[in-house]
Amino acid sequence: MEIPQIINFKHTNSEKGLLAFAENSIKLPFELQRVYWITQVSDDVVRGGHAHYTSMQVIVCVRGSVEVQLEDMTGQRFDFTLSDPTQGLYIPKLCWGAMKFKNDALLVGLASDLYQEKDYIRDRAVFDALQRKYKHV
Ligand code: T46
Repeated sequence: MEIPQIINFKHTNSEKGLLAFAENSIKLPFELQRVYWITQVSDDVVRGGHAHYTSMQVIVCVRGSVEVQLEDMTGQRFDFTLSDPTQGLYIPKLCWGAMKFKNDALLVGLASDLYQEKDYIRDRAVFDALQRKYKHV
C-alpha cells in the first residue's frame, strides 16, 4: 500500500516571482486526467470527508494554507500543512481525507481519473468496513 507523501516540484524563483511546474508522469505518480481548483472556502468549513476507490490525487496549495488529515486502509493517520506552492501532497487511492482551508487558500488538485461520483466513498461506515476487510486479509 502506498502512503501519502510530499512531492517537491521543479521551480524558478526570482525578483519576477515564482514559477513551479509538474510534468505528466515525471513528478506525478500517475498520468494526469483532470485538474480542479478550490478557493473561497471559509475557515470554519471542513472539505473532504470521503475517499476514492481508484482515483489518486496530488494537491497543491498555491496560496494561503491547507491543513490535511488523511487515514489509510491500515488506520494509519497522516497530518500535513500545505503552504508551499513548490510542493504537492500525493494522496493514494483509498485514503480518507479532511481539509481545512486557511488564509484565503487556493488549492489545485491534479487527479488520475475523470470525475465520477461512483468513485467516491462518502459513507464512513463503508470505509470502515473496507478497512476491516483490508486488515483481515
Ligand atoms: C480532495 C480535495 C482537496 C466535480 O464535478 N468535478 C470534480 O473534478 C470535483 C473534484 C468535484 N466535482 C463535484 C462533485 C461534488 O458535487 O463538486 C462537488 C464537490 O466535490 P468534492 O466532494 O470532491 O469536494 P472536496 O473538496 O470535498 O474534495 C476534493 C477532491 O475530491 C478530493 O479528492 O483531495 O478536493
